[in-house]
Amino acid sequence: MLAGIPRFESVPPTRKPEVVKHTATSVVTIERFIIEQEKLHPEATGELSGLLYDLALAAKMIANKVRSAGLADILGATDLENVQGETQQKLDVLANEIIIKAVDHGGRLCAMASEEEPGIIDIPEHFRCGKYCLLFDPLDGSSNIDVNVPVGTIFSVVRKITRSNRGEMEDMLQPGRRQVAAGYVIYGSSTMMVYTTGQGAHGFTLDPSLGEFLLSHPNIRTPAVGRYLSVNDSYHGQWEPEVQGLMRYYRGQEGGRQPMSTRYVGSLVADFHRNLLGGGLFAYPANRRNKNGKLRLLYEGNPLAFIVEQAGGAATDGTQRILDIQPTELHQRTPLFIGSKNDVDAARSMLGESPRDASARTAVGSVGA
Ligand code: FDP
Repeated sequence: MLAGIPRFESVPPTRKPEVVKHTATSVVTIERFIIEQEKLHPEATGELSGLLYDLALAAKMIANKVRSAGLADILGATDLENVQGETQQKLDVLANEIIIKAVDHGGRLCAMASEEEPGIIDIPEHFRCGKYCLLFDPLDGSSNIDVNVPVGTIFSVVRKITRSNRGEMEDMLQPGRRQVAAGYVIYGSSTMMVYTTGQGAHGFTLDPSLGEFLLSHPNIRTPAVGRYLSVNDSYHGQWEPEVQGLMRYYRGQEGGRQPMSTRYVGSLVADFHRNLLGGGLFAYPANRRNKNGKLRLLYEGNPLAFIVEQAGGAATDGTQRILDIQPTELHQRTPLFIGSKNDVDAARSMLGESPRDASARTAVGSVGA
């Protein structure tokens, strides 16, 4: 921490959050909900609320493009690659531009970073800079776009900690526990936005007739024990023996756990969302080819970890809580075990101990269902 600069952990609310509810004649728009939440913080300036509206607008614009993807010429790959060497889909590029343009001029941000861009995205000179940094994955799961599988947008907001006007790398590389807001949008059978500002995780469904996100899932709580296991099993032979053992545990083959049912869409937001609501564990472990797994800490791990913890779940890389990892680079990858608390605890218990320690394995039977 820099001398004289306070740590920006999520501030406990001054009073218990009141979740505004729908009645037959009164709907709760995301705008109204954000205002209600803002009132819980007398010190709030409205900048974070403004940023969240802008993101909700970007989500609606992206949803619109995703819906018409088969009709307009926006399906398929570009001839570009992103910083991780992955082919960019046309919708990846479009979603990236939509988000940047929706938020760059509001005076709320000092810098941005996107999974699709190599470095920090500066706020244009002619716009005022604000006190927040936005990190986002514009369209996660994009290899699924062409086959009509749900995709998503994921975002994370941290406060600027340096004294410079524009955001610097140090501002972006903050551990996830310093996030002030995080959320995702799932473009599925309906479009939903789920976000947290540290006062619970709340879900909003886009009403296409009104063009508004309406509160549909207040105070989401995820079950402590999961029903579903989401993992790409084709990497089994490349996992460390401890990870293979953990998967046997989840499947009920060792340790006495009720077997989990496999559900893997291969689109992180879709897998995460199902598990958040129904209970489950998503795992993308390290493997022999990808020593740190595949998923990105700042654009995927941190925001989803913040949300899942707010819903009563947990997230680990196997050795430490995701939100405690100190990032060292923008596009850092991390192994990820995220979801129902008891199932994440099992991963901690089996992976956090010495790999050769046989007692690590016997400890697992006491964790979970
Ligand atoms: P994608 O490459 O399609 O963007 O974050 C990347 C991601 O999808 C996740 O959404 C998904 O969970 C994962 O990769 C799938 O990777 P595998 O194909 O290796 O299972």
